[in-house]
Amino acid sequence: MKQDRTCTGGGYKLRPDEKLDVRRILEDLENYTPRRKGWTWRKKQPGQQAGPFRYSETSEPLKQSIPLPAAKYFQNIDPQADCVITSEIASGRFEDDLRRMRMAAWHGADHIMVIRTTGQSHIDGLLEGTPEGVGGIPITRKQLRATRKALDLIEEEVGRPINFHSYVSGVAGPEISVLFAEEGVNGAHQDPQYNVLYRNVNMERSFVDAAVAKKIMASCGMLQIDGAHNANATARESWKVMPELLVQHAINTAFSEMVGIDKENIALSSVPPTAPPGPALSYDLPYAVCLRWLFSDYKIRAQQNTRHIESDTREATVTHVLNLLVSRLTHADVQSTITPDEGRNLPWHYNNVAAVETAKQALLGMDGLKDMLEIKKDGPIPAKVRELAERAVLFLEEIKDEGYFNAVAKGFFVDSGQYPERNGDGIVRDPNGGIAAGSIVKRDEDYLAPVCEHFGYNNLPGDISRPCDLIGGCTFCNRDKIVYIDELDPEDNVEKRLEATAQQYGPDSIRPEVEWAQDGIVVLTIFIPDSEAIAESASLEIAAKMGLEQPEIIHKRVIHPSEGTLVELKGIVPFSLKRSELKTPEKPEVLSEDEIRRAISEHPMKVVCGTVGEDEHSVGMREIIDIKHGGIEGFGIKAVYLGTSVPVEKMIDAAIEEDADAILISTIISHADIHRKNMEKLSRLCVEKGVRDRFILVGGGTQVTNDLAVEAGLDAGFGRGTKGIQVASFLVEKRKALWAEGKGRKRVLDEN
Ligand code: Z97
Repeated sequence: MKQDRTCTGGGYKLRPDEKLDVRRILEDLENYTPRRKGWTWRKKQPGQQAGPFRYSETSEPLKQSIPLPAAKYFQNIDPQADCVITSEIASGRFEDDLRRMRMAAWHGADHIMVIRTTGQSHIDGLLEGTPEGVGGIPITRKQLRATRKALDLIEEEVGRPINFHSYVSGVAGPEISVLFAEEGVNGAHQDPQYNVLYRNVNMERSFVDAAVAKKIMASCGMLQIDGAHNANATARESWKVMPELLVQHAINTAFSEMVGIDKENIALSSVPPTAPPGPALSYDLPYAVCLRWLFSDYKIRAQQNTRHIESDTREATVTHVLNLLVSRLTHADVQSTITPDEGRNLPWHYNNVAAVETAKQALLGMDGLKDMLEIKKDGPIPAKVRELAERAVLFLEEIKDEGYFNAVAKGFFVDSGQYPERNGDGIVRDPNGGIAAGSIVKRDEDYLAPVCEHFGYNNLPGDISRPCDLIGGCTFCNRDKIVYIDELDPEDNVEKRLEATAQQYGPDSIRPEVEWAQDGIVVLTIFIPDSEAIAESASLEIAAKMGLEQPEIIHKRVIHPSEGTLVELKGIVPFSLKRSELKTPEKPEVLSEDEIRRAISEHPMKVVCGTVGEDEHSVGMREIIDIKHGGIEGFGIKAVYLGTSVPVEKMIDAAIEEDADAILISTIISHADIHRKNMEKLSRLCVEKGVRDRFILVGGGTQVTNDLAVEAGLDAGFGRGTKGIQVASFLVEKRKALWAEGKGRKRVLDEN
């Protein structure tokens, strides 16, 4: 883990060893100004050297981060891929999400998408305060400001800008976009087709609102992402929707550009349409190639396939990785991540991190792929690319003849046929109906909007330099004009929720959590050697007997119809622990493999080992020695193995003869306390022979503990489950300590 500094912001400092304090974020919020507006890309650093490796598709490293688990084999490097990585965060309580965002950022996310609460797009105005959401977060000024403030601190902590994102949809779209611009939201989904098809907002209203919203988004450099992926997620047979995805991208892209968004800030939400057991790449790759070809001027946001995710996190992860392969082969500017638990619950924080790590791992693993492989210029790919483009162009031409509104009215979109085939089951909307129908009125001739960012006709007087001078500044030019409403609901707000949690559990309490802070939820993995039905009942019964409250099965997988079923189950533990009462034993520091190897190569070490007494067991000692399972010889330590049933005297004589640094004895059979007696004997004989200061003495065996060995006069003892690296680390550290005291058997081979 890279940890090197403390971050400041608004007087509050984030420290790696302290939890983010939501109360400090909420303090003086009404005066908080976001540090910047607009989208930020990663700073690419092709040819970057990280540890032993050179990368071609990476960006500037982070200041503080948690690398992939396997990084420990490679000097703990944590290179960052070249594209922005997204994490979708949505617990329902924004205050909990701030901690999730921090965790995701430490693992490499720099695009945080906050999913809106169910139904917010049907609210005809802005929400205020911090009410609790369902399936997402109610987007309000206070919530946005607090989140942006937390992200400002988090981005300083990790050393990379974090893009904050949510959605501009529904009948309050323009108001939401102004709010986003004021509060420093950096990116948003905005696609009028989304409103029409999935929210049944009136068509005219949706496109007029989109024009206004996009103009505002353009004014502050927000990244705009379209909504084509929703067609894939809704389609009955997703692989047939590919021509339509291209059409939806085309409509939103052209509309956005006409309104004034820079190409640089228009991103296509591209989604690989299929998943295994379908031959996914044979569909997804030509689709991706076609999309990149047709839309080469725009940014690609690679949204992962969510259409086929069920409750199996392993399966979801494999589909995700195949999607990442498509991204590496065809390029992505923003790499979205699916949380692998999306199909079974709202994303949990550790699954957010799992998804971000999947993206990081796969992208780094495939670094430089395009320099090694080329997509074939003949064969199925170009043929399919051409076919898809032709279908999409014909689809668009038909819409052009019909007009978009009529095309929707005729059910052209999300039909289960592949264009030009139509099965008559598309989404049908009435151009004169839908939410807010009839709400668009033509602007009067003297219409005047005294604001700086505005779409369409505006009857401004010719002699003013800034439109908002007419009213002493608009909210974009003068933040004092922003009306900050703290809370509207005296019960449903963040203060009350924080208070309730603090009262219920107190600062000293420790409870597990996954959905909300300290919710007490734990997850059990249970294999029942029986049928699915039996396994289900048995698992619930087991959970009840274990005392778990509200047990719920979140995943089942039949391993064999009669031999067994795997069940994952969540439940709540009905107790809290006290942090102050927990005994946390000090963990012995173990040197890294590289540190041990370096110490041994600088000063070679030799040890004499054997099973002592009348004991024929050799496996334990051999596992500590042998390179195969991480034994000490793997670090360069020379081990002279004397075998089993070795007399203790012989161990010492051999050590003197071999000029060894240490003696390692092992006793497995331990009737009549023999392991202790052997250790005492080793120590006593060494003292008698005058060599106690010369050798490091180590005892091992199933009954041995460090305390016991030290009491018996040895330097250390290792019991069951010991790994070679622990012994090697101890030997290196002990030798150093002895040298400092002028003791030990110093070797000087390297000093010549
Ligand atoms: C993604 N998993 O990564 P409402 N506008 C567009 C959208 O796609 C969405 C909304 C608005 C997805 C994100 C689904 N997308 C989740 C173009 C939602 C949200 O507040 O639910 O109406 O709008 O893109």
